[in-house]
Formats: sequence, structure tokens, C-alpha cells
Amino acid sequence: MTISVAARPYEFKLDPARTAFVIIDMQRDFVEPGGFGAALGNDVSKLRAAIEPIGAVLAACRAHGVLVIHTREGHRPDLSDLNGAKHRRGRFATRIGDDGPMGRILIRGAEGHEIISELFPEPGEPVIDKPGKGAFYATDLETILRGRGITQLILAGVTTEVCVHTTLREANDRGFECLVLEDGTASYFPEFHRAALDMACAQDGIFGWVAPSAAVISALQTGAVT
Ligand code: TIU
Repeated sequence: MTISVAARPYEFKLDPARTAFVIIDMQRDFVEPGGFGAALGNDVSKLRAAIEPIGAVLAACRAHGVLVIHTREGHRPDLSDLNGAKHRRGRFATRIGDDGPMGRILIRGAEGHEIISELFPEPGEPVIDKPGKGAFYATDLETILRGRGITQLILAGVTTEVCVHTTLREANDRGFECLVLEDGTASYFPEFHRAALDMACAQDGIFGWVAPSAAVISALQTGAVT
């Protein structure tokens, strides 16, 4: 059974039983002061607008039995999964693995690496720890999705043009149909956010679809069968 979601570039036929809501990297390291996002010179307050829409879709997905998956970008404490190119990148004073106010920057187990309390995973919801920007790279995400019969993804999280877009592209090439939540994603650069969303659904859906949280919630609630 599919339900219709009003989306760009045209309606998305969502099959809730074959869909996963993938929330990307809603970690303290990206949305709170003193973490990785701030260490890269960004105004982290720009990302907070996505929290409420993601929370609303999260509640609707949980209520309607849609699989919820969370990802976290980060590294092992011994940095053995951090490639040198990523470690060296940039000219900032604070790097991945350095101490910060929320513990070591982007390191698993540190406070900053944790998912924000507003969107904290419930027991049973898979949490994917990823060393790269894409959620498929060097993770078991694809195995989990195939094992559960998932063919469609609703993508949300941060940042739109970095980890969300990389994951969108990885998923698209693997044959998943993707819908990006336009108000459930955010960037430190509003112009990149807009362009990334436009790119996702340009050329009649080159990477997939884009829709606001309200359209997804309304489709799940009304269950308009198509
Ligand atoms: N810097 C930036 O925009 N993003 C990241 O480094 N990671 C994610 O997007 N999660």
C-alpha cells in the first residue's frame, strides 16, 4: 500500500512498510556550541530550525510503525578509523580528537558525539556510527535496510549539503527512492541549503524528491491511499 506525499518535483508514493526515516547526525557536536561544527568556524544556531520538524516527523513515524534509523558521525577514541586527509583538513586550532567543552571533538563516547535529547533514539531504533560523511560508507546501514525490506528513505538531519546530500547520493545509486525533508534539514549556509534541496529534485528528480514535514505527516495521518 502506498500513500501520496505532496512533493517536488511530483508526488511521492510512500510505502510506510518499506520506508525508513533516516535522521542524520543530529548530534551535539553539530548543533551546540563548543563541538565540531563550531570548531570549523560555523554559527551552530543556524541548524536548530530543523529540530522541531524532525521531531514532528519522528513522532508520526513512530506512531505509524515506520522504521527510524539514527546516524552519528564520529571516530574511535584511538582515531584508527580517521583517515589522515580528514584529520589534517582545514587550518583550525581545534581538530577531531582534541579536547573541547563537550569532551573530545567528534569522538564516540564523548558528550558532544551524542544525539541531542530532543531527538534521542528509542530502544530498538538502529544507530549507525559512521566515520565519513555518507551513511553507507564503512557502515552496516545497507545490510540493515535490505534485511528489513526497505526500499524508500525519508532523509533528515544535518547538514543539507554535506552529510545529508552525500547519503542521498549513496542511497540513490544503491536503488533506494529518497525523499529529503526540506524543513528537517539545515545548513550553516542558507544558500547551500536551498541549492542542495533544488539539486536533489532537479531534472524531474535526479536524486529524488523534496517535501516539507507537514506533507509527510499529513500523508501518514490521513493515509490517502494511491
Ligand atoms: N561541516 C558540515 O557541514 N558537516 C559535517 O561535517 N558533517 C555533517 O554534515 N554531518
